Amino acid sequence: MKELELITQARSHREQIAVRTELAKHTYADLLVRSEILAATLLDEIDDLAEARIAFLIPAGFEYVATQWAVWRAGGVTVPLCLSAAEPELEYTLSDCQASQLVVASAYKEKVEALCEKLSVSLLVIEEINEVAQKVLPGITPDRAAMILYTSGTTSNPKGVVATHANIQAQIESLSEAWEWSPNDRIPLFLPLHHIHGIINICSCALWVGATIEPFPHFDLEKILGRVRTGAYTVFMAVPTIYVKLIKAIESMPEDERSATVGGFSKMRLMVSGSAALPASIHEKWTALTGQKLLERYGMTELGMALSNPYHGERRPGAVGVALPKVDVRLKSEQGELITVEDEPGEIQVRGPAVFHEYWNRPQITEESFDEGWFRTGDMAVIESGYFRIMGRLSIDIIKSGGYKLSGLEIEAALLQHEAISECAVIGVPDETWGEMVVVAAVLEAGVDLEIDSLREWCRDRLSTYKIPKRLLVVEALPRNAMGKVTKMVLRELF
Ligand code: MCA
Ligand code: AMP
Repeated sequence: MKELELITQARSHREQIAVRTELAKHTYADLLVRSEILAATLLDEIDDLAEARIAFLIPAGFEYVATQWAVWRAGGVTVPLCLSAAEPELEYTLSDCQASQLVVASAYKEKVEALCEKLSVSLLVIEEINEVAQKVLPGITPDRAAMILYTSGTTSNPKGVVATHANIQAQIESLSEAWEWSPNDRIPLFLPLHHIHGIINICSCALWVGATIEPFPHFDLEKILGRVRTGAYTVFMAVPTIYVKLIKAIESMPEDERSATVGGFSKMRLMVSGSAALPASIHEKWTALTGQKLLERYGMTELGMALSNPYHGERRPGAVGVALPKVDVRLKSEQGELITVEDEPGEIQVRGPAVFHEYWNRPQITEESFDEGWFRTGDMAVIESGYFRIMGRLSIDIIKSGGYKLSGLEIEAALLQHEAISECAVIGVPDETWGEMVVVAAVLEAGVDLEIDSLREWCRDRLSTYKIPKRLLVVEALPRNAMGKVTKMVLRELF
């Protein structure tokens, strides 16, 4: 029976600390034991979950990792959910992936109880799972589905991206090699654990090599900086918004605190930025402040990481470097021609073992997303002096805010359910901190008034926090294009 490589690796560093929090230190041996108990519970009477989708709503920490490993060890597919998701979003995801079980931390039990009953999903509360009779766990081949992550984009509903164990292993091995992960590494984990950045780049890479993760339930600036000052970390990974927030925080510190903080950052062996474009000005400011040259890389839920500035060598502000190990990258022009020279823009297309298997239950969209076996990312780039530079996206319906990829169409669909809104267009407006900020332009029903605060309050039950518009622009009438669609170009001019 073949055991997952991740588990075999964990056995070789049993006594190392895998997860460290304020309250406890958990070894790899603890993870192996706990995930075995959880796997046996998930299996109950059966021998293999046979790719059943097991969703979970658990904050970053020991139990999150133990659950992830348990689902994999029992032969299931992990579907980690967004902790701030509103009920309609949870209902959509659980129904779309046809989850059979949902594992939650007790704090989330009340939020999902009725929903689970409605959808006939069995609900397990992690704190209530204790010793169970031992079970022989199934053998898992690498070609089996392992994880579904939901990603927003050019369709109004998010799509489930299915990655196999082989895809995940390729993503991890590529980064471990390129960024020289080692068992001595210690990394804080404050990014959400329903996206690749937190799951693969931080959590899985660290635990693959026997390093230590230090999870935080959310981005707790004070606590994280406190730990940075003690020299707790060797590696740090974040989205550009976080570097903007760190710069503001450091600049407003008294001198002694500032020098201790800068000292903590300057000693790290690697600091990475990604998920959205890092403005060259922030890159340069961070270097001036800490002496660290941020390593910017480019990735996508469907691929893991594809391009990266080098660990050794020039880390160029405004560029995302070259293809990572095990990843083939090409540029294709809008006319469908391969670009073989520098300074000519084209769509980034990617091929290799890390590229996802399919969009869950959407064979046609999966097929349309590939061009002769190369995944079409929808991102435009150009090669300049050997390095790729991202120029933007092909679709105007995608917004990147705080590192999250949001679908303007999905947010519009939710807002159209508001009784005061007759028509609307959601756009991303450039913002220094968030990259882009979600703004809605709306035509209101005749004689009705609407304020942004009450709209935001209304959104709370329907959208995750980061999708809620920050500004409302009430307009008399919206211009349309020939397809009858509101034209966003014209709206932008209203700002
Ligand atoms: C929160 N706020 C916002 C936004 N988010 N305002 C404008 N735009 C936003 N996007 C406001 C809230 O309304 C609130 O305002 C205040 O900020 C604090 O909210 P909170 O949620 O507590 O913010 P935070 O904890 O400081 O979060 C900022 C964050 C978070 C840490 C940058 O957005 C984050 O974790 N982003 C990373 C997402 C990520 O990992 N993406 C990777 C996916 P008020 O106080 O007025 O109520 S991409 C990926 O995985 C690919 C593969 C890749 O390449 O990496
Ligand atoms: P997601 O689908 O959430 O995985 O987000 C992937 C998208 O984030 C990519 O298609 C890019 O548009 C964007 N992205 C990721 N890294 C970078 C980067 N370094 N610079 C610019 N855009 C990026």
